[in-house]
Amino acid sequence: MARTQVAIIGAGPSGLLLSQLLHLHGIDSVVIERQSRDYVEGRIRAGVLEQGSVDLLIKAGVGERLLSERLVHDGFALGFADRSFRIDLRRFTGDAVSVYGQTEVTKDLMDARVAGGGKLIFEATDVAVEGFDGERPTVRYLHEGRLHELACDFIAGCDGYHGVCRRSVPATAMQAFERVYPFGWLGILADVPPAAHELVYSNHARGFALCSMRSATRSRYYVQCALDEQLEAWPDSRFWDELRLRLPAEVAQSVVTGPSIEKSIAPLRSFVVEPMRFGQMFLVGDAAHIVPPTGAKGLNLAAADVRILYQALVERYRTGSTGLLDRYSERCLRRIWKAERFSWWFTSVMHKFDDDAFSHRIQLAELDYLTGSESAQASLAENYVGLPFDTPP
Ligand code: RFL
Ligand code: PHB
Repeated sequence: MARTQVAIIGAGPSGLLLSQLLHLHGIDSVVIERQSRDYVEGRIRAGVLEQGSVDLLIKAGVGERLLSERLVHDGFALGFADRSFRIDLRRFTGDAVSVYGQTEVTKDLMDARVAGGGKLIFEATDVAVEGFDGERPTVRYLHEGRLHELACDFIAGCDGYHGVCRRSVPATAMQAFERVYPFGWLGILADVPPAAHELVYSNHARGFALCSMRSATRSRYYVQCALDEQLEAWPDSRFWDELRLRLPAEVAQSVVTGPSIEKSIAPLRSFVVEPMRFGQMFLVGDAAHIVPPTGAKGLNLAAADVRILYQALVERYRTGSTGLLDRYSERCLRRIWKAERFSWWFTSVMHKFDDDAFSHRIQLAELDYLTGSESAQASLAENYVGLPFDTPP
């Protein structure tokens, strides 16, 4: 039977980053992924990185292209009642966020793992995690028509919300907390210059809209849509019209339209599972928690879990101590719940919930209050740039 120290399920940002950091600390891992490399590298997802995530990527040796190509954003705008109000991240926190696509993060990590001789297995099927309650966990999977068995010390469940790791834990051993929102986001990517030089989050009676970007020549836009919306009902022309209707006039005027190069619908959900450790198996990133994308926290939370887990594994292999591993769940969850709270709050304030005129007035009052209160702006800015990490004793 093949053997490794850490078996990592999933080659998304969590799995690749963990594998890379462990490698730099002399710890061996194998990454087992269900999809092909092209599929994983082609997925369009997050666009905003907290400085803590940037620092970790630099530590992982993949900072070079990130630092040269990222767009540093010192603020973002809130659109509502046909006005646009800037939240000055730099002024309130001394910090900023980086716009750099998850697609690029994934590519950089993948290239680094391949260059470092990393063991990555793509298109593995029937992946099963076993024995994580005892000292000898194993992973079984089918690859190129053959059954493989991998023995390991630890399993890292980096396999996302629909993955196999969380589903392999008996329901009685964990508690799940969930909120499903009654709408989704319809997103498009287009090679047109962004409407504004910073992100614009817009609350509108027709529903939420977001102007984001990937570079000075590539824009990413979203509009809130019904959960049962079909992509075929949204030709590009309808999307551009709807987007402009939902933005403050000055932003709408600056929208440059063009053919979409990607279009997709994502449902919105808040989800947390407790604990995040089950014997020798650790859940990481979307496998353990989901946030609605409004706060741009998903990828950043995944990186934060990896940060805590790799340090704990390094301590365990260097000294034999399991002190940090034992505190993994507790340390991750404390910060995760705050990001869940922020993402839920920002989603609640910015989206249209049924046709309730009272709720919309309350949202507008909250946004108006925000524009008049520096402490409310500071609180929003503090959460958006990313809350501090605790330091282990
Ligand atoms: P991933 O990226 O889902 O990767 C999991 C990997 O596991 C594989 N897998 C399996 N492999 C083997 N066996 C199995 N049985 C498997 N089952 C699944 C999958 O194929 C996949 O390769 O999870 P990870 O690594 O934890 O990363 C999480 C992030 O991808 C996610 O949180 C973000 O994309 C969320 N997100 C955003 N996060 C931000 O920080 N900032 C943003 O601006 C932001 N915008 C977004 C987002 C997510 C969105 N969608 C599509 C949900 C915008 C959108 C629209
Ligand atoms: C994105 O660019 O995809 C993006 C940016 C900010 C968000 C969510 C998504 O809050």
